[in-house]
Amino acid sequence: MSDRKLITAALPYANGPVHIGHLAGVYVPADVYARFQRRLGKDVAFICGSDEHGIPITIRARKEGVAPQDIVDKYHTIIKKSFEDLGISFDYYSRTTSPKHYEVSQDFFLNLYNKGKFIEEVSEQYFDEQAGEFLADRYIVGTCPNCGNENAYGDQCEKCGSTLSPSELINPHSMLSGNIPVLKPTKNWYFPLNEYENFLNKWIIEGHKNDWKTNVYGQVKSWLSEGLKPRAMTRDLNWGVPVPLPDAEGKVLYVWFDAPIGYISFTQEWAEKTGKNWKDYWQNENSELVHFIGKDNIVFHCIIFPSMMKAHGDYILPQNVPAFEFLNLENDKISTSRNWAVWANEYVEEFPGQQDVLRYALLSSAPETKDNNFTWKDFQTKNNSELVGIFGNFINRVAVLTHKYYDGIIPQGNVEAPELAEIRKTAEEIHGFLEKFEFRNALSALMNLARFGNQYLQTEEPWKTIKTDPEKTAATLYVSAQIAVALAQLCEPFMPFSSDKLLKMFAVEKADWSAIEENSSLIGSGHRINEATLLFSKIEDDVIDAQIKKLQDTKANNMKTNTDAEAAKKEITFDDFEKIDLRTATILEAEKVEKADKLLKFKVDTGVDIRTVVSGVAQSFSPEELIGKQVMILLNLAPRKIRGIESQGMFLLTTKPDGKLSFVTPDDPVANGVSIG
Ligand code: B3M
Ligand code: ZN
Repeated sequence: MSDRKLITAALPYANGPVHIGHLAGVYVPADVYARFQRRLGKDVAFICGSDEHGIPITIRARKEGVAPQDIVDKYHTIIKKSFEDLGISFDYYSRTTSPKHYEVSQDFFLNLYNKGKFIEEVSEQYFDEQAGEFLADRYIVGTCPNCGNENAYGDQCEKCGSTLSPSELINPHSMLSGNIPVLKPTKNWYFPLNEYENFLNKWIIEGHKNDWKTNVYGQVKSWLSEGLKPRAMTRDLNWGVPVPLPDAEGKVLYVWFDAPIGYISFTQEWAEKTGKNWKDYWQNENSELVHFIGKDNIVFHCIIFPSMMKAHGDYILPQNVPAFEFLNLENDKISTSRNWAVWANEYVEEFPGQQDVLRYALLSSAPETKDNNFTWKDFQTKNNSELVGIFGNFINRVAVLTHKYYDGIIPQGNVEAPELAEIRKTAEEIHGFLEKFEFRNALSALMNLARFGNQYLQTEEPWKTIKTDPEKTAATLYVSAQIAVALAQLCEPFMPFSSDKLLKMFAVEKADWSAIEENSSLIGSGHRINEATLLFSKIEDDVIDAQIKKLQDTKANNMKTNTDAEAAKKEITFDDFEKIDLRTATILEAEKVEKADKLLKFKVDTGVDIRTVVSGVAQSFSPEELIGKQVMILLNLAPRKIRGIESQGMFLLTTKPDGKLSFVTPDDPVANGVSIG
């Protein structure tokens, strides 16, 4: 057994805040594990940071009309704070835009390059001539050959779910300019994963059949049985770590090449700051590396990154990669783009001081072996029935009775009492479960000790024996105090905030795990405890209802927003825009057009003149309701004859979710003829 643990948690993309899916599937379990290993006395490095490269970032930046750096600055700050607020005890949390990371990932690349580990290959890639950029698959839109969706991406159709390549799209065009991209040859560096199949088979398929989780093992096996192919480790993009070669201008490292190296570069940053030697963790057989990730990252952490490490040669391989499945929210897939999530930063604000409740709820429904579901009702029950009703209740009774009968001083009792074995057993059980990454079982074992404590009090009834057999009461409260302090100690990896409060309440220090496994006298007779503080409080229905309502509103909003929005039109110049004469105007008269059930004929005051306009709004409005309405009009559109009537302009209209039209109008009334722009 090694005495060093290098624990990593997947680097979250800095393109949005983290949500409960991330927390349940990666960060909370990783934190429990790291805290537990520290309690075992291991020399732990728990490392993470924001993943700030990759297409998700540039897409978000484009959407918000800002630079990628602005996006990552914003979300890195939010994510980092959420982790701190929720007690995720990283030893170091950095970001992949740090200078050290550039240096380390470029060195890594050069190391492989100099050893001849890459294949150089020229391939044809889509290029946007107007934007002067090669296009990532995500940046090419076109019609899906499978379902006809006109807004399918070059890598995937989100409507029918099929995986695509840009060349399969019908009518492909660039998201940058709207132009049709052309194929252009470009050189990139490929890593021949196929050459690592033997190594992977031996190391994982033969070597980790019994100790890796079946979901992880199974995925690796299926990848390997299909055969691996060389994968490009550089991309023609302008956001990322530059490829450190003279003939690689405009190229960056593939985000999945640089991101996992982040684990190494962040460890180096941490070591520099703390005076440690990073090599003790990464290049020493006495160190054990464990990667916590979500299931969609398995191939990168079990196949690609280990093969890169193998090619490099100086690094240890992970001892385990406990990947989690996904957490759903109220029976629906969590989605950042649909805003279907409980966001960590919002939770912290809306439930101040209740971080442990979320940690507890997420751990008890952690998606360990299959996808799992989070519901607010369930969250409420876990808090009210388990944390308040069982855990908090037991501790509170012990503290209150100790103050009531013994002035807050632990009475005399039997250090050999048989009930104390339950404490040792619980500590060992949690230990065993956590070493196997069975977080839910570990948490149940903890709660079972609280249940045991409650039953013990119920059976012994110290509030009755105090009158008949005070010695027995003392013995009961002595044992109960041991159990309460054991809970305070053992809950720390899971609920660190509550553990802190409890240790203060009982005025004891954090103990080594092994001390609890061996010796159940955790608080001595004669020890004075502090006043009882409230640990957990009941969460009322209105609080839960408000959260459910928030989600319902999101759902309603999503229905309203048109997910099939047309792709952006071709870019125009400012001069083009200047040609358009948009003005405010007021409708003076409105009437139906004979034999045309869609059309209305208007007289409008445009500020410049009085005009006739024919518009197809009859199915959305009655003529009367529009008289006097202020509208916006395109004044210099060439006149058109509609049903024999000359229409001398066009109104600005949009479509509501129910299909009815709606006029675009100024916020406040303005004079007619005021131009818009
Ligand atoms: N940035 C997160 C994801 O795929 C990705 C993990 C990188 S770990 C090196 O959701
Ligand atoms: Zn499709």
